[in-house]
Amino acid sequence: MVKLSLNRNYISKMLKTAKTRIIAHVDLDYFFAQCEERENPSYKGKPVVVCVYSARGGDSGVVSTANYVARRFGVKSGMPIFSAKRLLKEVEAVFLPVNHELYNKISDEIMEILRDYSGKFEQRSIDEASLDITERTGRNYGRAEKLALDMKREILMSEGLTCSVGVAPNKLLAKMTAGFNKPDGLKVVRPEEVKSFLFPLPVGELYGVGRKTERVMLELGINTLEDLAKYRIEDLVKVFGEKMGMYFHNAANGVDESPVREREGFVQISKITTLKKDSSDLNEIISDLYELCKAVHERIVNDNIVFRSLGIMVVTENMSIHSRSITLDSYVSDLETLKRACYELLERFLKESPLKIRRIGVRVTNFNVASQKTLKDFQ
Ligand code: DCP
Ligand code: CA
Ligand code: CA
Repeated sequence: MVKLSLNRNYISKMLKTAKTRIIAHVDLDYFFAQCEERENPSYKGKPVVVCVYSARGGDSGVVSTANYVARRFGVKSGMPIFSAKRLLKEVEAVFLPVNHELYNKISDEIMEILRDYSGKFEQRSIDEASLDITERTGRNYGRAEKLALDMKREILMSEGLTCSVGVAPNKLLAKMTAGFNKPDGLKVVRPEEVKSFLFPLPVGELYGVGRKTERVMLELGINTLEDLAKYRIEDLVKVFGEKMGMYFHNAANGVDESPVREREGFVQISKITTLKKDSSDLNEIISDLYELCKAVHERIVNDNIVFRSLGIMVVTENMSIHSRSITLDSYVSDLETLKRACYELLERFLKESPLKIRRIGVRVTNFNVASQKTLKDFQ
């Protein structure tokens, strides 16, 4: 296997097979700060800095992320809060503590939307996902570009957030491509464009090349990805070890065979849908809600699990998002309990909210395995 990889024919063969896949990578823009902007539209246009305040109090701590207005002043993730304050002292800026509950909730909802775009879906982090859209697009890059636009539009319409999407023949290239046109970007790199896209980039742009590695590469005279792609692989392996040496060689040549794979261990099962028309009539919404309960229940049965917490998510006509949930006294798995609880949550929500509902979702969390037999199967 290793010997084969050393062979240049292998690279061109891999590039040819790479043509057969189309991967989309979605990365939400300035995620934590954008969530805050959405909750407080008055922040828009101002520099927004989300901070991890340390226990020492005052302004000690670091910047988690900042919106692009703040970035124009030089504010970056990881910098001390007092440095960010210094950079922004002449302007009216918003400094906020992290609100993980909000970001997790929005992330869950967006991942749920994206999941519907492909059966092969992999959440990569709180604000990133890879989707294998080969089948969905019939291997056609034109259709893939349209599908990426649909994803962007749906996330914006339902969640009020912008993201950047990269479409390319593999996971690594799609991720790099997504980062290329931020924010609110969309970039497509077709198989025949891989080299012209990659080769001029500085080595530091390659995923996995940190500051230290970059310094070593520059000392070796490797400045661009083209230099890296053409560097003798045996020498790369000598310097960086077999695993990383091989990775750098393949990556710089645009080769990455890793499949899009659903992460193991699920934290929730959920399903969300858009109503045919905005409504605040329980009788109109209930059939959609029951359909969602049925779909979620099917997964519960399939996975042979029981759950203790359940809830509904609601997107109202003004795009604001609400969730209502309950935790039961014991584990259950039956459809009737799920339906009844969701019905009650929705009924209560409609009484509280004067706004019409645009999207509705059902989710269950807090799982356990259904039977001893299965428990053994899991061990
Ligand atoms: N994050 C953090 N500390 C860091 C980097 C990131 O707390 N050093 C958090 C805040 C980010 C989120 O993770 O909003 C996602 O990280 P990204 O690297 O994707 O950065 P952003 O989404 O903020 O910005 P971009 O528009 O560049 O993707
Ligand atoms: Ca991001
Ligand atoms: Ca990210």
